[in-house]
Amino acid sequence: MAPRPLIAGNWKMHMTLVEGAKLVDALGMALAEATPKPACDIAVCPPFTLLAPLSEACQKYGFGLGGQDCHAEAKGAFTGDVAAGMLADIGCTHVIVGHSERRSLHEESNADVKAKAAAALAARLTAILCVGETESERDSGKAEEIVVAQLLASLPDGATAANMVVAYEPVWAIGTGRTPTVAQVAAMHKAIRAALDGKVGDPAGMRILYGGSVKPGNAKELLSVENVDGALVGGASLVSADFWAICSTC
Ligand code: G2H
Repeated sequence: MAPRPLIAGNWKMHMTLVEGAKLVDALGMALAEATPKPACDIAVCPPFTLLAPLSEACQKYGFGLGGQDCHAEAKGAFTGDVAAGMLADIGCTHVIVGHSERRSLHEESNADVKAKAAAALAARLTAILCVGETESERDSGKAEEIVVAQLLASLPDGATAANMVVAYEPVWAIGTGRTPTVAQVAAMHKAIRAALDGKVGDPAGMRILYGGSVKPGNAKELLSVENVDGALVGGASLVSADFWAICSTC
């Protein structure tokens, strides 16, 4: 049986406290009024400043709450950083690691991402481990090979379907409005699923999300692709009606 989908909103560096609280409440109301309820889990990943204030509302509505990054160490002299255990301490359930914006803008290597994912698991958070190819890597005809290598080099020990989610996000599709074809998504997710075999616990049950310009207009098609077990949504997660419309396709 395919895993229950997860729709996670990555707010990136957006939202004030008032805006974020409004958005979570709007989603909570939509969920309460929906019949039938969407057949998916829902999570939001706000900036660090909003995690603690939104924790209670997310718990009340049954939404997962995720950080957008964590440090690999449990504590120490790391000015500006936040440990995975600190996220868990304020009610987070998830943390994104290895997002392409972290990999490119903060020069995070696969080894860095692996260490952060391991820290997330140690803190009993679900790691949302992001991988994806650049446009030139796609053009090289070796996108699957490249993404699988990135995934295997970023995979922490002890990953299982219960504590990790993979998010495939082609770098060239992030915030650009461009998306891969259904055939490209299907081939990549199939390659990722195959690569997980023997490397993680319950590989068939591990959720593999698609991310990159997911919108209400393309969500149904993308989410119906085999081995696509949800979505990591950026821009469209900032508007409650759009994010809800994506959740409602499940
Ligand atoms: C990819 C995605 C969210 P967007 O970064 O992780 O963002 O949906 O804006 O392309």
